[in-house]
Amino acid sequence: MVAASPAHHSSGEDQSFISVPRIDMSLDRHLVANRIVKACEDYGFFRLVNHGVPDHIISSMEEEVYDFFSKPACKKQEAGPPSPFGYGCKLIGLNGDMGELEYILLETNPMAISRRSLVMSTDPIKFSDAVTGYLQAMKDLCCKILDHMAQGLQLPDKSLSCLIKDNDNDSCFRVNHYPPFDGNANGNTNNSLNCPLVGFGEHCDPQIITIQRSNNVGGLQIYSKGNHCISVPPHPTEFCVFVGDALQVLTNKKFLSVRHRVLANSSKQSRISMMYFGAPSLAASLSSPFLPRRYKNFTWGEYKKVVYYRRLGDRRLDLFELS
Ligand code: GA4
Repeated sequence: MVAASPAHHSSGEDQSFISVPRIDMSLDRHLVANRIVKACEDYGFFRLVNHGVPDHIISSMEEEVYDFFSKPACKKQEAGPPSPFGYGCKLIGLNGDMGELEYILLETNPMAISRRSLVMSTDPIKFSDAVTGYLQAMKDLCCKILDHMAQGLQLPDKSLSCLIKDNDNDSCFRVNHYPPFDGNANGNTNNSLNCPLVGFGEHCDPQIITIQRSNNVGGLQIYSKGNHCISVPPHPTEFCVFVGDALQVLTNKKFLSVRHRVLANSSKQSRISMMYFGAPSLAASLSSPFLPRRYKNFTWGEYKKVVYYRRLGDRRLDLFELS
């Protein structure tokens, strides 16, 4: 279906040998803060180890996810369409973007989760407990990462994490399932890594940061500042952290949001990834304390409206730049 060449990076060869920063969160606080800032400046991306999220929180969440995706298609459709939350298959967003995946998009509010769990699982309490537990762990980790960033950027303590702690925060959660590649997608037997099949097309995440984990199956690629395509090796216990557009604005371009995509034909196993998108409240201003300002004044709600009316791969922030 989406036998695609990279949208904006047709010349960007795969530099798989470049290793992306890997940060050990158990080290000295000052060191971690500086390493996070350096990684965000250089790549807008890093991998996190010793993050302190308990294994049982992750495994309970994964169990629910496997249960859900192994249901028959007609049962899964009952939890859709994802407008804006629920189950989706192949169609991404509202403007015709497609990918070789199925997914669920969920709100992070515990009340909303317990309501939605009624259509997601035959054991709704177990489902909502697993999701709520995982999302609380992600919110805590997100705030911890943002506190390190604030320290490394010499911003006031908690000045970034308070955006996520806000009761009206607009954070959301996504689980993607990329079915195993059988080498014969859509009858195209020529499909190989030379002709990548795009699972989720190239884009930047709009929010502040994204915290992602995947089962031990590859496919994620990020693009470096120099337009090099880097394959990120999968790892069962690490988290990947992505700088999103809102953080690019809040840091006045000290950090750039990272373009990334997922290939669907990189493995014969199915890939599951879970993404927590940390976002402020709709009313929060994204203005940066760093001067001179590179962006107009706007709120997360104003940005989000633009995001959802445009295509996945669009460079949406250009519209908000000051000339
Ligand atoms: C990318 C990041 C998140 O997955 C997401 C996506 C959203 C969607 O799937 O509905 C968008 C995409 C994402 C950015 C551009 C718009 C909106 C699909 C799309 C074409 C949930 C998000 O917040 O933005």
